[in-house]
Amino acid sequence: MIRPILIHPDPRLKKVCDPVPAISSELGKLAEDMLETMYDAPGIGLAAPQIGVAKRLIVMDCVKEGAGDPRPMVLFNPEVVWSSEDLNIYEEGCLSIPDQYAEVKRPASVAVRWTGLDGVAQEEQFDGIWATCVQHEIDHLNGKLFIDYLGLMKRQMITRKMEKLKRERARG
Ligand code: K2U
Ligand code: ZN
Repeated sequence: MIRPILIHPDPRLKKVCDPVPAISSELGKLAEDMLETMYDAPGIGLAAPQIGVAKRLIVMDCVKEGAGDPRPMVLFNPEVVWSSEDLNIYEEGCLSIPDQYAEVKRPASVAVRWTGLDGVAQEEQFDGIWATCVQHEIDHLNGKLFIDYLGLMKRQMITRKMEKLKRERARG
């Protein structure tokens, strides 16, 4: 089912999430809900803390719509084990910080190790938008948002905009 996505500022988005000890059927259902929520947003990635679950689980599908078969990915306990010297700049957004975009510099390629839904350990190198997305999602598991890479003024301006948005949404 589609879950509500937490909006910054929210303490649950700043938490360092707990590792997933073992893959269970309820974690499989959570991953399914996260993929459904991500596609509905729409987005190309989503981390469990964004729906209020402080566990180290992310989902991704960075295949452009209509550009090929979707590639939904579920990554438990993902960790970057190598990152390139080369950097990429990408104008990032975040489903927890709606309609705010800013340039973020990150390694252009990363190798990531994780456990899949089948409980099998995997390792893959990501490039391009996949590399940006997987780093953005793993940051979420460590309570880090893309605005944390911006200067204080820009970060404060975006935070104030989100506080206003939340007040307006609360008024319904
Ligand atoms: O984690 C999230 O909030 C989903 C992010 C993932 C993402 C952010 C920046 C760059 C790559 C991935 C996005 O909101 S998904 C929406 C999106 C789609 C395409 C390009 C940028 C952002
Ligand atoms: Zn995000």
